[in-house]
Amino acid sequence: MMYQNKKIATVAGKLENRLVELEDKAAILRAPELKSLYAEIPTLDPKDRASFGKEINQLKDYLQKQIDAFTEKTEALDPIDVTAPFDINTPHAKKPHLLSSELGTKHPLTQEIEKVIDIFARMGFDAIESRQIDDDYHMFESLNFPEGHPARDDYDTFMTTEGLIAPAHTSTMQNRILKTYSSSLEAGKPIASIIPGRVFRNEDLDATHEHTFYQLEGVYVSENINAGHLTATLKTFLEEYFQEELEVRSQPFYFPFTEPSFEFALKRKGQDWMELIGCGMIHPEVLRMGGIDPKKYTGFAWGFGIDRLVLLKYGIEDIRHFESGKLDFLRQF
Ligand code: FA5
Repeated sequence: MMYQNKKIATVAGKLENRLVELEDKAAILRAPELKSLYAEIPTLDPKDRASFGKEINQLKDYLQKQIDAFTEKTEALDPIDVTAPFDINTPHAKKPHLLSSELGTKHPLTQEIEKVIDIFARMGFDAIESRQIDDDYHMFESLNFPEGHPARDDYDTFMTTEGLIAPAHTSTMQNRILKTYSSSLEAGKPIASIIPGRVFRNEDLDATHEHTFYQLEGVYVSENINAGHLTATLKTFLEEYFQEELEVRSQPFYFPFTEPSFEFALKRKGQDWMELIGCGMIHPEVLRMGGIDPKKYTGFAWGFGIDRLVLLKYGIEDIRHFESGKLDFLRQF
């Protein structure tokens, strides 16, 4: 648009630039520069007033047309689909800046859990993940801790107001495994399952105790199974995982869901003993609650701390590094 009057041409340039930035486009018609142009008319030489006024009107009409064109364009836009991915709603916007996947790695515990699952798979065990929220029946009842049993206090964990429980061990899955596979047992196939999972405890924290950590449960049931099979299974796994000779110490222990029960501690050269595994022969009552006849079948179960296993393997001095999010630590794996 060309204007004869220099002043009007300058104001027009300014307002056109401002219009681009303005969110409320119609506000341009209330611009003070436009008002002062109108206010100037009575001060002009009467012969110049008509052409000056005409040019201001041309500028106003031009601005109005720009506003109308913009409104039409926005109204014609497709509605925004709030469920669509980012670049569908805003195809011209800059994509979010994502770090290259080469800069990240799997968490060290995830890497080790995969190795552990592989070894047990080669030994004939299927893997099933445990639940991160469970109920009283699976946490206690089905494991032979009736209501009021004093050993419940050894598994001090967190509870929702609805009474659901953040499991303190992966043994919560034993009853589910027994029930699920009792029919294959009848068909002559042993139950052989491992259950990795995250567990939670109200714990005094130190270099070997976390409030949130991983366990790996194992359940094996068939005919004529004894504690020798349990020891052989754990020994085979540990030798394969560490690829070296280890010192293993076992002592009698108490769990309501195994009878007899044991605790295994491990030692590598130059390191301290570390209590790693709780285990034993599955209690007849637990088998019965899982729909399995304890007169016909016997089995063993164990639960070890995956974090502790990995501490031992790499000589890590503090279990709390795993959940710390410290990149210096994580990048070593
Ligand atoms: C149990 O949790 C039993 N459910 C194990 C079991 C399973 C026994 C099946 C019999 C049959 P315990 O509380 O001892 O037992 O824990 C087992 C292992 O989890 C410990 O040996 C240790 O390796 C690990 N662990 C226990 N508490 C912590 C903790 N606070 N931080 C890290 N690891 C832990």
